[in-house]
Amino acid sequence: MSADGAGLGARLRERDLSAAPAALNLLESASASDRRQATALLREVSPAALGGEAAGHVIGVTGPPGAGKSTLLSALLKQWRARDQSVAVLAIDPSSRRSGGALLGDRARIDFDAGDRGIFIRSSAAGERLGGLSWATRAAAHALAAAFEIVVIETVGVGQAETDVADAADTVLLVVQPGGGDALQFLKAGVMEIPDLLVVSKADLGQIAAQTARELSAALRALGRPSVGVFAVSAVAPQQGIEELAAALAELGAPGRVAERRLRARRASAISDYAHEHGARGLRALGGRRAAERLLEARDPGLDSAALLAALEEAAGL
Ligand SMILES: Nc1nc2c(ncn2[C@@H]2O[C@H](COP(=O)(O)OP(=O)(O)OP(=O)(O)O)[C@@H](O)[C@H]2O)c(=O)[nH]1
Ligand SMILES: [Mg+2]
Repeated sequence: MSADGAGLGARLRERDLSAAPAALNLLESASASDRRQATALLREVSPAALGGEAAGHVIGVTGPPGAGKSTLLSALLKQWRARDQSVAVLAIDPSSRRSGGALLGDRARIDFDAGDRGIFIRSSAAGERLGGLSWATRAAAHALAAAFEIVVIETVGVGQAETDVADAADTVLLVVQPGGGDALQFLKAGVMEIPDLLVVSKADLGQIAAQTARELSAALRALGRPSVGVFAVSAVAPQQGIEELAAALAELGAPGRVAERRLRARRASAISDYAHEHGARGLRALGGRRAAERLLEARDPGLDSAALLAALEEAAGL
């Protein structure tokens, strides 16, 4: 028998954190009846049901294998819990694949107090692409944001993972190791457009982290993104830069900024679904992409991307 999707969604909406494990099981299930219940769950945590955006700040933490993402998250978790903020972490585990980076023995797990009810952590296997996000992860992040104050998605990768996580998260934090290698790779992959914050990890290893941070700041200025914060951080004792990073994240989690970003993401996703479905001809029927954007801007901001897609199709007479 399937779990009661609507019931689980309602519990999340009422910020019952103990509903998280069953909600995740349901969203990750492939059976047809579970998929129906998953849809019911998501309806209960939609902006329409919530009367606005889910309050949680969805933070994507990404970067190459071994960059220090999990260790950084362990340190951030302590900061957040010290402020009594509830945190859910969805860690996409690529260990079943050859990621060509950190030795498996060298990877740290996220360190947390298993008895702490304000923390929920779930690891899922990576999908087809390294770092690519599955439907279940996107849906889970969205649903958990109704209940938890902070929702983190940890993914590994260079390239596609960043774009994927940028679609699902309100804020993207990119972690790179000190030294030129990682940073250069990101510049080459053209993903410097994506992060809202950049962290150079392992600052305790010496001046090279500060040097890398300066180089990255210069690269971001050259790209016309001077407002992206760059932090040199040590997540192991003696910790360095963690409080400053947590403060910068809190600023990016301001409800106004998050709502604006989600609204833009839903509209962009509806237009790309529409273009995928109906091609250039479909876009012409609406008077072009810009006209499609204007059409969506005139709609109720609480509509989800499926409803926005339907609005585009209706306007085009499709
Ligand atoms: N010296 C030092 N080592 C660190 C720091 N952060 C992480 N490490 C080490 O770097 C290695 C990789 O750290 P992880 O946190 O597992 O890195 P990750 O990015 O989560 O790795 P994957 O999940 O495998 O991609 C581990 O041996 C950590 O102990 C740091 O601030 N200073
Ligand atoms: Mg990790």
